[in-house]
Amino acid sequence: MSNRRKALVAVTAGLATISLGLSVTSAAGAAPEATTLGSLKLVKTKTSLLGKHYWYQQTFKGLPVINGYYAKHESKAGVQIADGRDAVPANLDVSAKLPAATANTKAAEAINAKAARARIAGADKEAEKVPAAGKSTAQLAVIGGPDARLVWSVTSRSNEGSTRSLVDADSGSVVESKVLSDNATGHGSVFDPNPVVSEQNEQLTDNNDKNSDELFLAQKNVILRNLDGSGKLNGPYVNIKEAKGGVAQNKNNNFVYQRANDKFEQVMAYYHVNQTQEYIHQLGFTEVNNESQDFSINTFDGDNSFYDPTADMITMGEGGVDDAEDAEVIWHEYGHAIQDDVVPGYGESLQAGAIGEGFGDYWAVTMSVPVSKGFELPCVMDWDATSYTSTEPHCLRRTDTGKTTDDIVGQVHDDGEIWSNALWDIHQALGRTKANKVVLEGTFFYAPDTSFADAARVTVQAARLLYGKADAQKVTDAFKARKIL
Ligand SMILES: [Ca+2]
Ligand SMILES: [Ca+2]
Ligand SMILES: [Ca+2]
Ligand SMILES: [Ca+2]
Ligand SMILES: [Zn+2]
Repeated sequence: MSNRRKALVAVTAGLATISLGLSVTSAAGAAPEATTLGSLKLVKTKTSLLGKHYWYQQTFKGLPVINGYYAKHESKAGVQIADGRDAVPANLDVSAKLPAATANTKAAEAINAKAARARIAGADKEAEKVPAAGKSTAQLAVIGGPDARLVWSVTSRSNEGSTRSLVDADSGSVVESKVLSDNATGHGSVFDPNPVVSEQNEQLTDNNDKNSDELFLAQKNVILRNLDGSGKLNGPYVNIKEAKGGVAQNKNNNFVYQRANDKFEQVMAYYHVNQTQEYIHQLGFTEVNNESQDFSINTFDGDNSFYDPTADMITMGEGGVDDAEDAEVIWHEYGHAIQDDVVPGYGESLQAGAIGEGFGDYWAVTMSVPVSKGFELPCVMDWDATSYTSTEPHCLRRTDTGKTTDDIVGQVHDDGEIWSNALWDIHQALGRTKANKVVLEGTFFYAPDTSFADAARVTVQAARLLYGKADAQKVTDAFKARKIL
């Protein structure tokens, strides 16, 4: 916007009232046109150490004026005004000739053309990234100043980022298209899911976190998607909040490390949680822990990791094999975060706790399936377990123990094997996609203090409503085999 009057003026407290509907007339020109600064709408009040700050949106006939702002700062220093309003012709017509749907289409065309050009230009150098068009909303707005007009302000959100386009509400021409945020992609190196499985080698050892050729070969270069562009491992699904040795930072989003570097585990957590949340979205769920999950990496020296519901944080321990070197440990803990998000206060009974552990183990196993080439699928945490098991395959727990409710011992991890076995049988009976939709959908109906039987019943119900009687029967059979139903 040109012609913007930006003024920061100190006035005395007595003059704090804001003149509304102030009319001004342009001084030069043969036929002076009446303009107005419209009205102000309070949009935000903030308190700082020195005082209060009132932010107003400039409006014209009830519509926002694009980039038109007005702020009043009240402090011991008195009242300061920041005036960023644009004059609008008083007679500007605010009825749109162009329908909103057409504006959305025009905006999408302009964005996609720009995104395509950016992709070509940015093939291997730093160029502006332009997200492709996504879901859009259109709102009428006014542009002030010399090019004053009525526009549709179209916000378009895709998983690559969001864009705002201003489409002339008369002519349909796209006046401006601006990237509000782009989600960056980065590079990283990970184990997937862990070296024992990817190398199909039960002899690998931690050797106190030392680098080795064998373990280096087990690393795989990956693209890190959905990074927020801050140069940290932060995105819509994962936030590496704290870490031993500090959080990884690279302005080019380059996060390639070897396993002896503590930052390697941060990349593991980012990559594998982003993957799992993208998968959950593919299944159609938009509200299963759909948030930037906080992680604290290598900050606990015991051989344990945990999800803390009070802080909504997953802490990954570094005892033995660093826990975050095994994606199955990450996925297990993320399973707890999922249940706590879907069922507030989840885990209030022993059986609910066992379902929590069993679901975490199951989630680790089902997430491993696409990258495991069938190797020891029901074995949970194959790499982490090399530190504390001597029999092969090395598994912390399994999802195919054959345990039933006759084997209940009152310990959540042990009893969790009854539940995870049922889920694993459902996985084999229905296939991965259907099984995971059924299991996640069922979770929405859990009580915080659910029992095996109650949780099983709502899972069967989910199967019946999603896929019909025959599939529901397979789910029932899986629970019957565990003597849960
Ligand atoms: Ca390590
Ligand atoms: Ca370690
Ligand atoms: Ca460990
Ligand atoms: Ca495994
Ligand atoms: Zn657990």
